[in-house]
Amino acid sequence: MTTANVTCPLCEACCGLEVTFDGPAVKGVRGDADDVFSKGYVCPKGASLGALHHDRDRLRTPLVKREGEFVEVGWDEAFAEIDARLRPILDEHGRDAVAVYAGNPGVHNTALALYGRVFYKALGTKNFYTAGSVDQLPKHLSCGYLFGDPLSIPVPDLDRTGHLLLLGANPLVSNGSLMTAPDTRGRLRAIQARGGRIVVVDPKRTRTAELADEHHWIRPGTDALLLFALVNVLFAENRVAPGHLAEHVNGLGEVRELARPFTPDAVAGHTGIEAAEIRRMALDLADAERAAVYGRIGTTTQSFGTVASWLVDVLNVLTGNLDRPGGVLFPLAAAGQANSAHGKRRPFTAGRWRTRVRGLPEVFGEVPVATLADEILTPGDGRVRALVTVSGNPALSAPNGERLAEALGRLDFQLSLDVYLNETTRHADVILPGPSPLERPHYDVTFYQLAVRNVANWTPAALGTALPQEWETMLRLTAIVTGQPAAELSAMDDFVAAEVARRSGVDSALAGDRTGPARLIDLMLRGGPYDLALADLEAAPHGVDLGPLRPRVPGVLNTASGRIELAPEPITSDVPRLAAELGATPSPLVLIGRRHLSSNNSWMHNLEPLVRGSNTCTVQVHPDDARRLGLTDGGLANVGSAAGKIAVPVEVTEKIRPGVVSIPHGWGHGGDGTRTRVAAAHAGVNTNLLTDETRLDALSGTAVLNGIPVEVTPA
Ligand SMILES: Nc1nc2c(c(=O)[nH]1)N[C@H]1C(S)=C(S)[C@@H](COP(=O)(O)OP(=O)(O)OC[C@H]3O[C@@H](n4cnc5c(=O)[nH]c(N)nc54)[C@H](O)[C@@H]3O)O[C@H]1N2
Ligand SMILES: Nc1nc2c(c(=O)[nH]1)N[C@H]1C(S)=C(S)[C@@H](COP(=O)(O)OP(=O)(O)OC[C@H]3O[C@@H](n4cnc5c(=O)[nH]c(N)nc54)[C@H](O)[C@@H]3O)O[C@H]1N2
Ligand code: SF4
Ligand SMILES: [Mo]
Repeated sequence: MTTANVTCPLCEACCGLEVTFDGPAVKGVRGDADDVFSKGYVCPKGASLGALHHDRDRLRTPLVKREGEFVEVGWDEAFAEIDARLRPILDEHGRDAVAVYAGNPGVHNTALALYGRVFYKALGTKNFYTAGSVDQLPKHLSCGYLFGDPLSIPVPDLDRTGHLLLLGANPLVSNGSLMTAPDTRGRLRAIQARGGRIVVVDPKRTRTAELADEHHWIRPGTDALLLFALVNVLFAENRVAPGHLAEHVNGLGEVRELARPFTPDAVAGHTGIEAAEIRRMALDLADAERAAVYGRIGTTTQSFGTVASWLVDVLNVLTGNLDRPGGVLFPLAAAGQANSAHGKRRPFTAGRWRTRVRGLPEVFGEVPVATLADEILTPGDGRVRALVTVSGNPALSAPNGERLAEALGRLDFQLSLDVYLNETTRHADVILPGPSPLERPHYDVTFYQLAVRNVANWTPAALGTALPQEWETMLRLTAIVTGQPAAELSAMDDFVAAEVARRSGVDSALAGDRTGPARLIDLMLRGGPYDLALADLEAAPHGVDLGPLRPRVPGVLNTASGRIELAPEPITSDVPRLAAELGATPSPLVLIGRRHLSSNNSWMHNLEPLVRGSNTCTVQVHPDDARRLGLTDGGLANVGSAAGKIAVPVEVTEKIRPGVVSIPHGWGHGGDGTRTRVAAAHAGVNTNLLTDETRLDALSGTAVLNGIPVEVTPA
């Protein structure tokens, strides 16, 4: 028996795990009690790393579609096929004819995170889509304008705060997002143990709401109204106290004016939260010595996602909690911290290009996946003819899945880098698999930039593999799209390393004979703020603790003024649309999403330990609604929206607000041509057949996935 310490790459929490092997067989996975950050915590998904590694449906060879059937081929043949099919499209129709969709696991994958960008840059398409536009893009946009960098996202200082206001987040189940914090339950309990208070705003009584000291059952899609009313109260009661931030903030007066119409009385009816409660929430926030306001996916994937994301940080500024211990702070990661790059960067701006069909603006280098089907299906110059998916399953994760699936079927060529033959990759012409998480080295380049404590942990590959590493695959693809398919990989890798060294301000020779991600991480650590090199992390298998978050204002600010722009025009331009909501009549019944502890978006349902037990893909309905609509627990319901209709088992529960129903996303497996046998037996239905690709957060183009008007009838 041998053991290996690995950082779990499955979600943002970055837990340290201890994996036990008998030869190449995984015998057990448990939390690493000595991990400097997670201290032994593990969730059911992390515990399933062995099941994932051994899953017989996980792809281990490239697949090429010949006469409608996938056949296993060697790597050279697969690359030759890609070269033969992709290059003519690039030559004839240009770069924008090839779209990319990059999904969530790629952000958690060191090879894809570091070398994906090399390929995307070489491809140079404006049709670049990611899961961000069904997720956190509004936060990048609001932080981009507030602080000058879309990756300057302040995170709650969980371990020192005394008052935490959470909106649209359920970290006890999701394990935290845009807030890397292993064992959130333990950290939230500790807030209460030191006399602090947790306030949850959610249309559902989630596990997080159950733990909280206070829960407000908000009507979906109205967070921006609630947040503006909190701002309104702070001004009206003279409780605006930016403190140490005062000399670094522009736009306080404008925010005061903008907030005027949004009194607690004006928003109470819409939000479903009484005016007196709203006033008290604002005063509690102002009274707290150290408080943090945090909003997550319930606040971003909704009609006013960007305005809500902006107001979250407006509140943190107005109460003086931004950039102070116990409030919200900007992490400073050991490697690759985007907002501490050497030299002066250009301030953030969005809308540098627009999509062809719907004219939607670019944000953070990408355009909304809600319009990918339009770009494929609408004829004309600049039509998308080929698609590269990288660790993404848009057929299940993007709105109006039916139309997107139809569009995928119309492509001239689809290449997928993926580890399963699933709802998206079944449309591919070539699928290139990658190694399992136990067969590759890992360093979390992205999520340490969002961690509640500065830490660094390097994971060497626990097992060998016959598969190429995905960074090598990315370089092969880079060679193809730059028209030099026979290029030497090591020379390309040297080139990438030289560029990373230049950006890190160090000499690339310092990394010695390392190659691939290990070399890049070594160079990034050497150029980083902590006087570290990869060897230091190799000597510390349980991670290196770099201490609590520290204030970074004004140095972190990258706006043109060098100050926090509290009222940026590109965001405040959406306030009139929000004000118009005050006169609107809310829909009587709306759909929201939810997550389950043993599920991970769409792709871990093929693992027996995670799907055994009761069906979690149900529509949750309040008893009052069930009675009114004639629905019974365990019966089947038809749920219909402007986009489509699905039949789902009913779960009657008092834990959901009346007028709201909830269905989790990521289900709907087992269609023609897929090869996920366990998932097919636990298929569920795709809730994104109900979400509507025309409903977007106006500013960021992020799809509205919460607050969809629906009708529910017994089936
Ligand atoms: N209605 C609704 N829809 C939603 C959401 C919601 O709340 N409600 N949430 C949204 C959010 S937050 C997100 S992030 C998206 C996720 O959307 P996606 O990123 O599109 O989907 P995933 O389900 O994460 O699928 C990931 C894919 O990566 C593959 N994969 C896994 N590991 C690897 C690997 O190591 N290498 C490679 N190459 N591939 C790998 C899997 O097989 C799978 O095909 O879904 C969004 N969709
Ligand atoms: N177990 C598990 N963990 C995951 C994932 C998973 O699929 N499963 N996915 C990962 C990913 S990709 C992400 S992005 C994160 C997301 O992490 P979280 O944002 O914490 O995700 P959820 O658990 O979906 O919590 C969102 C909450 O918003 C509520 N909500 C819905 N609409 C509204 C609204 O209009 N207003 C308010 N205030 N609340 C609303 C929902 O009821 C739900 O409780 O989770 C990550 N972790
Ligand atoms: S919480 Fe996230 S990082 Fe931790 S074990 Fe679970 S999936 Fe892995
Ligand atoms: Mo996500």
